[in-house]
Amino acid sequence: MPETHHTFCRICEALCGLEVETDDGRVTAIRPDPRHVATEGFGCPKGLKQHHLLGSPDRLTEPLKRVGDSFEPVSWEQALAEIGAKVRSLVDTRDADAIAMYVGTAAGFSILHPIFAQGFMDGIGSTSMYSSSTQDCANKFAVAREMYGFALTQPFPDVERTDCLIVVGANPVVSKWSFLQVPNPSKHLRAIAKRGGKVYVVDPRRTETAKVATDHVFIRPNTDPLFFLSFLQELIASGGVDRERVERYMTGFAEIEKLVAPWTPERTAPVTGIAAHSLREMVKSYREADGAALYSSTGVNMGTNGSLGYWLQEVINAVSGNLDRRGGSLVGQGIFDFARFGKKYGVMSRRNRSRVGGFTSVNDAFPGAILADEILTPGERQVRALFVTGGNPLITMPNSARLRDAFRELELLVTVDVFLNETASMGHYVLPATSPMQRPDLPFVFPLFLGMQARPYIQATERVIPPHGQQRDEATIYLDLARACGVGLFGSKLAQTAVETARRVWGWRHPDRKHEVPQEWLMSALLRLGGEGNFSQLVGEKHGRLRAPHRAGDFLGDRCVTDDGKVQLAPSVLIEQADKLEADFSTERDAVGGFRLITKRAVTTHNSWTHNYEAFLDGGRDTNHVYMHRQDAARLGLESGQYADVVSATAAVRLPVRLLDDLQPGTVAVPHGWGHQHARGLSVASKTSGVNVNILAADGADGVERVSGMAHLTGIPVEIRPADGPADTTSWSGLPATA
Ligand SMILES: Nc1nc2c(c(=O)[nH]1)N[C@H]1C(S)=C(S)[C@@H](COP(=O)(O)OP(=O)(O)OC[C@H]3O[C@@H](n4cnc5c(=O)[nH]c(N)nc54)[C@H](O)[C@@H]3O)O[C@H]1N2
Ligand SMILES: Nc1nc2c(c(=O)[nH]1)N[C@H]1C(S)=C(S)[C@@H](COP(=O)(O)OP(=O)(O)OC[C@H]3O[C@@H](n4cnc5c(=O)[nH]c(N)nc54)[C@H](O)[C@@H]3O)O[C@H]1N2
Ligand code: SF4
Ligand SMILES: [Mo]
Repeated sequence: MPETHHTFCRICEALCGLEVETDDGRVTAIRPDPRHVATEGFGCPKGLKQHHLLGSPDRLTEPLKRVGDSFEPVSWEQALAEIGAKVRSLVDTRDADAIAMYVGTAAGFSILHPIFAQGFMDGIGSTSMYSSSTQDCANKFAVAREMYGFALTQPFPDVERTDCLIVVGANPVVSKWSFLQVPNPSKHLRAIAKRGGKVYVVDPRRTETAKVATDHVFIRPNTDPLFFLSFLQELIASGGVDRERVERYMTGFAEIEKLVAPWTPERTAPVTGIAAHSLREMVKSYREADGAALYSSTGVNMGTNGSLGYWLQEVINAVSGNLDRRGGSLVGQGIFDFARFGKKYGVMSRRNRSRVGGFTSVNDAFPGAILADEILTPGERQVRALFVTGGNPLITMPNSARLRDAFRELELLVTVDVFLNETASMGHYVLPATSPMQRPDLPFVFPLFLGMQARPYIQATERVIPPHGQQRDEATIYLDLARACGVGLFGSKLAQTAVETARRVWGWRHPDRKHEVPQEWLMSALLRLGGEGNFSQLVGEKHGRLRAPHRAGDFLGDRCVTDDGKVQLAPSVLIEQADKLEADFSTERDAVGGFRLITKRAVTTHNSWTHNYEAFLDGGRDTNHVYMHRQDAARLGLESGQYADVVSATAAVRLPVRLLDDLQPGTVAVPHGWGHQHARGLSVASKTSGVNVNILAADGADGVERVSGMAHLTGIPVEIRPADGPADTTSWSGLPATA
């Protein structure tokens, strides 16, 4: 019977409110919800077509086991029992840390998935956790832990009220914003300009966001920390520091003054490519605005100095008086004080060291870029088994070719996914998960627990369609895996028994869902903790429930959870790390004139997993390209459509050239998330001819940012060579297999 449901999208951070039509357990149409309290009828092609993507015949519907060279369906009982036995034998004969887990982006978009996955790993007693955050944002967590006392204290620009927004290395018009929920970014950015404010975009490409901004400033890739240093130097020199506020709420300013003094705009200009007068004008706009904020994202995070860059940005927002100020940058409030709770109970605050490279964990996770070494290096705690949950590391992590070799050595590789993706294709067991429309949910941790939203609201959704075949939600999968491995969730037999008992009670009331963890009850408990009533009440408010608007002025001196309650402007790990700035400056100066490789996202792609739908590939979108400026192409004798080899210190890939004059000359861009030719379970994507750009990025301890463990995925030095032979579209790199 046809029905209409109200729910919200859980593909990206915009969490758009949706109206969904279903019939006979299938989604038949998706529209944006025009009456949604915050997203107000916004949506994008990926979200509105997700039923085609996720309703594909390729969707996993039963657990699979590798037998010889193929995958065969097995029962849940068999899969769980065999995985459990293998895990127990590895723990007994080796070490709990021999069992690793990689938590991918999709896991973050379900409230219970990461909690249960962590509970499972804690149960086993393993600390070998990895996540996609060392590909996109671990620098922000590492810096916040030092400056604000809690990794998830993440200030964000007050986009609804700011008069000057400076966006560095982010493209919210395409990516829909990160570390902040802003539905309809173009509209919000245009509104700033309309009220007489300024929007600067600092980016090596004149992006879709730059085109709606008031000003675009080109920057040479990987030089953002130098830009921030000069920004801060100029801010201080021009009297833009709110000394009273600094004195009262912050410590370490003297060290900052000393650090930035030599970095005048004139000194950095030849390296960043930002003329001193442009930089001064930007600082002037920032100072004179009635509320201003600097915001940066993956373009800065994925450089070689993501932690230094983000730290300097936060220092600028803080010392200028814009932190915790209306129109400046705000620290949101979720349904409860997560920072205080997290600090008190030590949530995600381990500081253990990795075996390889001695990296300190960030949010309890180690750098993904050392995972191959952790698998390949013999010794105690050597990784022998890997669970991959909602991610596709083989495509998205650095030096994927080496990672592939490492994965071949694993005794057990289990993926929990909606598809048999490239990583799963190498695995031993593939466990079929429900997709967002098939599970009840709350907004994920940033909006719900931290209020990281332009307009605060909460929402709950029932599942819109039931699981098909043997698909199960991840909370249930990890509860049952814990039992199969003979452990309790979070190492607590009591927690395990409590959830299992609740499931039994739930099963009496919902016989059709009796194997499931009572997700709705658990989410009710979370909501009650925050005084927000229960789950079904919130579901009843189908267009979302607005919460109190952000109040600036309640973070500093109150909700900052550092030991002395003050913002730490000069944490010692960052001051020490800053010692390398001079050397890096010289390196960058010497590199001027060479090519740098950057990233580029498209509205119809989402990292590695939205190429399995024909409509998203139409019109020449069935491959990625190397984008270059016409001048650069001409210099190399290349034309649009010709092939070129992109060569880094690690590897080479071969791609067709596309001219893009929005790029700063000297910069080339290659979209990531391609290279599906060997995916076993993606019938559409496996026929595309794109290549995996991440085989160009370095891995290993030397390739990793020291403070946060971030991989280096943008601003990579490369050479471009016109390719003589035709591309081999079946090889991972696009190069003939012998190359
Ligand atoms: N060169 C370069 N590399 C990059 C980036 C870049 O800009 N340039 N960006 C990086 C970024 S920002 C990130 S976050 C990482 C992403 O890294 P990953 O998280 O490893 O990659 P995704 O492609 O997002 O993988 C998501 C997986 O989750 C599955 N999935 C979707 N929905 C569900 C669900 O409901 N449940 C489960 N269990 N699975 C589901 C999908 O099928 C897919 O296999 O990659 C990074 N890599
Ligand atoms: N359509 C779509 N939306 C997505 C995703 C997707 O894959 N596709 N992925 C989602 C995920 S997981 C994330 S984390 C977010 C990421 O969201 P964003 O962080 O906004 O990521 P991008 O859109 O890649 O924007 C990064 C920008 O940095 C620029 N850049 C590259 N190198 C440098 C540099 O060295 N310095 C400076 N200043 N700029 C640089 C690039 O040109 C680009 O414009 O997007 C999310 N939304
Ligand atoms: S922008 Fe698109 S993918 Fe992101 S939440 Fe909205 S509809 Fe979903
Ligand atoms: Mo990401």
